[in-house]
Amino acid sequence: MTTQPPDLKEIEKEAQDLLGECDTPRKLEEVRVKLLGRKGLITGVMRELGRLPAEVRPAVGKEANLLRERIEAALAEKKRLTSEEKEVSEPLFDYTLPGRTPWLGRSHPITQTIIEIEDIFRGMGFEVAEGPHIETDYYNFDALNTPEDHPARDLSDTFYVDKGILLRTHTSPVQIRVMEKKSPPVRIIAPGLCFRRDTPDASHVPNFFQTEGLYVDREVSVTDLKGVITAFARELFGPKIKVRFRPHFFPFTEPSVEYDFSCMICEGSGCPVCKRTGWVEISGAGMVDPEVFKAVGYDPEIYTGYAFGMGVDRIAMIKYRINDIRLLYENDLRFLRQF
Ligand code: 2NM
Repeated sequence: MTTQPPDLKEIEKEAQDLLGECDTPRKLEEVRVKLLGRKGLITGVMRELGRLPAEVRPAVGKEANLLRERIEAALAEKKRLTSEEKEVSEPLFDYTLPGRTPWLGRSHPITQTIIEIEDIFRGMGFEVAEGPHIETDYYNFDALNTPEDHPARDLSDTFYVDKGILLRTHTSPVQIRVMEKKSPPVRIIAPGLCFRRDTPDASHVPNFFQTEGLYVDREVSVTDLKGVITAFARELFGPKIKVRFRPHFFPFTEPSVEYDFSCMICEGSGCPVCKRTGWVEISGAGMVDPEVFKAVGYDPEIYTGYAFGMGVDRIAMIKYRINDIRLLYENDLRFLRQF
């Protein structure tokens, strides 16, 4: 039985059509099987060769071999063009290399703490107020009923820029400035940087952060003060925290207290942070002195108010378990990246 010689032109065209369609390594492999696989088009042609009449066999065989070579070359070229093969032929990209981690910035732990404090007080109806770091001695001391001979005013405790000009030692001047501008009710907190001439040690730096709060209205009482401080403590450190108030003296409040939070590190049993007392001093508070109201033009017969301070650094140190305040001001990224 003799066979018609295969139409190699027709087969080549079919092969080219098939190749033209493949654009992925996967399709390419399918086409390769269709052409060169065991049951493939070209393989079929080669198999048929044996059945051809002897006179045409060498010529057709030669053409068929050339066709196969062309198709193999075309497949190889296609393979190079589809992605995987392309990457192998170009400089190798090693997917196992560690990636280049982008430098993600973040807020400083003090900033994070201030944001948290602000959120809690905003939730209780307070607004956030700010003021200048460089103040006059009027706003920093006089308006706050602090006498001329008070030790805090001493050159050894306060940074003076010029005569009567200083770096604020607390954020109380912000409260004075707000009261000068607005009539009660006033409900604000004033977070920000303060400056005192302290020699640095584990618990002191010459610049530190404070947040002060002020609420002035008719019939504001000590109970309101205690309630707000306690609600704040619970919001910040959880419902188990205890707050205690101890009598104290400030020129700008009467009566005045210092207040402590139960130590959240040892939960009251005693550790180095609370110096084994179970309590951590946060700051002071009190009912705004009538003299302060007079200085800003509020009538102390009509209005009462409470004010409080808190050390932001100290709260951040408890929150993040930092045992040396200086760490917060060294800007060492190895330290800061932990928070
Ligand atoms: C404190 C403690 C007690 C305070 C008083 C005032 C103002 F302006 F209303 F008089 N602002 N902040 C105050 C009172 C601050 O920090 C330890």
